[in-house]
Amino acid sequence: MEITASHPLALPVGVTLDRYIMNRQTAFPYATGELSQLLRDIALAGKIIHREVNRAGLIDLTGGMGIQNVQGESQQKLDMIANIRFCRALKNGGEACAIISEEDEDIIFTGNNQGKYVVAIDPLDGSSNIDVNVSIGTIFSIYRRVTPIGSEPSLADFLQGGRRQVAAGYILYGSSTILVYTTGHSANGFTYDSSLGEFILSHPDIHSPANGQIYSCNDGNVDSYEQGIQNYLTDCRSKQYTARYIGSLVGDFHRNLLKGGIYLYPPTKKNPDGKLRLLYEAFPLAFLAEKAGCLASSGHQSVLDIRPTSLHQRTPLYIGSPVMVEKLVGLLQ
Ligand code: AFP
Repeated sequence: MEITASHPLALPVGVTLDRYIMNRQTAFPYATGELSQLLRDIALAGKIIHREVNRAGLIDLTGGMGIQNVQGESQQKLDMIANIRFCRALKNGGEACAIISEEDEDIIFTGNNQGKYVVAIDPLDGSSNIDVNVSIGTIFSIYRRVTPIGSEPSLADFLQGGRRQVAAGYILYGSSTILVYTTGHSANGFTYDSSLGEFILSHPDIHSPANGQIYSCNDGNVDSYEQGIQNYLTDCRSKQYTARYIGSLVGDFHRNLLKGGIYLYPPTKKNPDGKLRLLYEAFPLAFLAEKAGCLASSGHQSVLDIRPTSLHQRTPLYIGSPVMVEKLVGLLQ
């Protein structure tokens, strides 16, 4: 058989996430291999969630549990499953000594007190989209612990501040599943090839456009936004920008990251401090966004400069193309 240059066999499969992590290990600030293993554990849990999400409608995994999580939001079956899968993967891995999750009120101690890292995670974000086959995601944030290795981890390990993250990223379960992460250098995306069971480097060194024409917010809340934001949105409409909002932060963020745009979740009457959670939504996306050339603001300061004071703290979030974020922030009181 003659293999021409365009034949599928002539094309390389690409760099797998495992190989990429291994190659990059020396670039990590703490290159002992434990952070690499932690990232692999997260990727493994992501593969399992990918499988569960894709067969959710077939094996009765859609719908609610009939209970609420710590945020007072109704908990979906897949929320619970994703939480269990991620916590188990992190506990079994051994590198994480503690976890915080959107689904649990308190710190989850893994029992691995020799572990150097703590992980903040939103196991399944956008869960109201599960039953209707719209994109959902996982968001993760990793810190090197500040408490002594061998001791019991504490709140202080999680309240270090966004700039102390050593790695952060998300997995988007969309038209394809993609894992995007940074260890503080570049932001890279790996698309999941389910036939190989591997994440393959598909979006190396992501650089987001400096400006964009997409704005993403919940239009139903606009009346309770402060005047500066309403003025910004009026300006977007007058320029015939495109409104896109699916109510899944990971999906909305990812689209705007690649295409150029801004995601807004301002304070509202219902959520005067904003709706999104600082430690496992805003911090990781802000960390990643900055590495890809975007900005993330709470309206008054860079998200990464917010001093965290509690595990489930909320923040307003304006994140995306720097020209758009700067313009919006300039209009705020
Ligand atoms: P859920 O995981 O409870 O669905 O929350 C999703 C989310 O935190 C974020 O992903 C969305 O951008 C935002 O809420 C959507 O909120 P609204 O429905 O208030 O617009």
